[in-house]
Amino acid sequence: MRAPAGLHLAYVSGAEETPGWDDVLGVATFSGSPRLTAAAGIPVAQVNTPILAASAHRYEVWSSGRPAESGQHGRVLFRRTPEMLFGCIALPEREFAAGAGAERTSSLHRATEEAYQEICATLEAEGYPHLLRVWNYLADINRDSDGTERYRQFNTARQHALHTCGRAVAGSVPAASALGARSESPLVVYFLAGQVAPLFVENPRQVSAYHYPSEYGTHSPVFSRAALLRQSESLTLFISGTASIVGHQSLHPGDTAAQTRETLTNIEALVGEANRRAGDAHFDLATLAYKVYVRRPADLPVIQAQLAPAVGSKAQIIYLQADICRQDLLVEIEATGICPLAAAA
Ligand code: 3EB
Repeated sequence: MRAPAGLHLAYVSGAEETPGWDDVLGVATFSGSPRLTAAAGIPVAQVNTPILAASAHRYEVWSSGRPAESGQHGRVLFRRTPEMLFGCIALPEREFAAGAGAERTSSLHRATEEAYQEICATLEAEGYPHLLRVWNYLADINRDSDGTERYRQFNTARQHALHTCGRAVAGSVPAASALGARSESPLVVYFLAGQVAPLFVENPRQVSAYHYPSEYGTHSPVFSRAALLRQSESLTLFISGTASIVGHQSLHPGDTAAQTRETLTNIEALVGEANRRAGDAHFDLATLAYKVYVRRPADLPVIQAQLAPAVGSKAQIIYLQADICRQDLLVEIEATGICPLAAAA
């Protein structure tokens, strides 16, 4: 059965009836997801972050309510409707190991540049100019190599590639998440892009990530705190990976419960901003879908205990083990809300 027109997200268990795949745009699986027997041609981002036992949900499924069409551009696998394109790319870093001659960049840097260049080329070729939401997963995100933390190498390369492609590196930049995957995993990037520009939303409690001071790296992370997409049938709010950061500083080191509460306060602030900016939106914490990244699996009960009263029992939640891009952060939460609009008369 096909969903009504407009973008949809479901975190599904796999035990449900197999959906009709014709309107599915793309899927993300995680380590521990049962093998997916999706219809041929559906892009599947294979994210190497373990699903934590508490998760009833195993897959992330994006669908459109309209028949979608598959394609490939370079190494980007995509599927699209006239309004929206889902794409994914996975690049093993070993392919970017230094060849003959001294290279001044790391293999992660080169893989990141390649991924973003291929993404930009796909959007240009297929005619979906607006990058809305990007998910980035890289192995060993907190490890130093070539004299710098790998997350910082990633930030430098992402910014460089977007700039080279003629895209913004501050302001009109997509919502995003960037998390650690297991060692030896390829760089995996998946994304949604559209024909129409979204509204980019910043958090009044936080410095914009693209304006972080240089103590967090020579090149700031290029992402907006949230993006709000208006389609004829619905509004979609993409909330970026959000953590216990106020201003630009990490708060509550070592205190997972307090970090979770601070993160939820940040998400609430973004929901408030989105509702204020959109006018006709009424997003609230109880109707968002959440992806919760947990650094230490043993912290899961503490995080759940903070989340449950704030989001209620109906919210879709998936819990994954992942390293977070600052050593002192123990939890990060991304969220997506879809708010139907009254049908135009
Ligand atoms: C933060 O607020 C936490 O580099 O794309 C969150 C979301 C974070 C996206 C990214 C990083 C990214 O800075 C980390």
